[in-house]
Amino acid sequence: MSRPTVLMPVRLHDSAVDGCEERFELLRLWEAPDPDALLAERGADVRGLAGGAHRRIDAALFDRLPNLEIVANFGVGYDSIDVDAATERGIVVTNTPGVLDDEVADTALALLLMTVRELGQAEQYLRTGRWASEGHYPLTDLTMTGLKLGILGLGRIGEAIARRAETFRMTVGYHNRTLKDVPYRYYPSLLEMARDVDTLVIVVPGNAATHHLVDAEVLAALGPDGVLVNVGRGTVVDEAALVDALKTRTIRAAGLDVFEDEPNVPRELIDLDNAVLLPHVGSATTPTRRAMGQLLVDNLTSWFADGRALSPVNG
Ligand code: A2R
Repeated sequence: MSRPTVLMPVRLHDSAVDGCEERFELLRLWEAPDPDALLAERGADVRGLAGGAHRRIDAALFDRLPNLEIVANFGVGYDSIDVDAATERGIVVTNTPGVLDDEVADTALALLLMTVRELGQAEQYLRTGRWASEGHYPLTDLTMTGLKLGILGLGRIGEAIARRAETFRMTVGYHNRTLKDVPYRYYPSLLEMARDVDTLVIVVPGNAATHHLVDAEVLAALGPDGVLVNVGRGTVVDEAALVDALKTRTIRAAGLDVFEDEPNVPRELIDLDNAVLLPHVGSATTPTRRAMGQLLVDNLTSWFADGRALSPVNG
């Protein structure tokens, strides 16, 4: 039997590329001299699509792939895929949940430590010679131990963050749409949680329902000693309102791994000394990216073997 044909629009991690090469006929669209011609010539052969790296996958692409059965996404967040358009056409969409929880949770705690203890600024202080010339770096007002932490999105990653927060003797609360059977305080209202906590960590998916969920009102509720950390999606925060809140010290500081228009980070944010900024490295280690690539390939393999996706997001 011939091997199923899988299209990869942009180059993903080697584990995904090599795994697909091994098992399927892989169409490497990013290398095609004329991608449009490749789609015209081979589009009807494509049964699987390996997506990710924020490449938009929508109805316009599906129209060119009439026999597409499955879209396997590299990443747990699948906001770059039009899942409704896929579902309408009977196309299964999968993601890579679970295998990156610890990595992203570590990143969230690192951002929290960096913002609360001003570690990035303190390092710059040393590197620019100020320790030697001016003396000790000023004391920070906040300390990690015992902080009140509110998690927006207590899912797989959120729970991994909560477990870590417990070792810092933090009090953990969360806001989801639904109450969970966990030993943390549930806030049915995000605004109420923001008023009550010291730090708000965002780890909800990016979609229409979460767009700008954290706006000027939520930031004002977080207050002048409040710290915001975002490892979910940039679109969850009204970035202009955040810049304003940081400038006016409506909140104390923010630690961000995700942005509204990646990789473009507003100059105003870069210039602020109370923002710690990372280039979306939440899951960016070789072991975790390998595990994500493996799960992507396993989803495709399982689907073509017996019509069963391992981690579908649409049924
Ligand atoms: O709302 P629920 O009960 O379905 O809880 C989910 C929560 N969530 C929301 N909370 C408030 N308002 C919303 N509109 C809303 N939509 C979803 O976010 C759930 O507890 C959590 C997501 O958890 P998981 O589905 O387990 O996702 P995971 O693997 O933790 O990743 C979260 C996101 C990814 O979608 C990427 O954007 C990023 O982290 O890496």
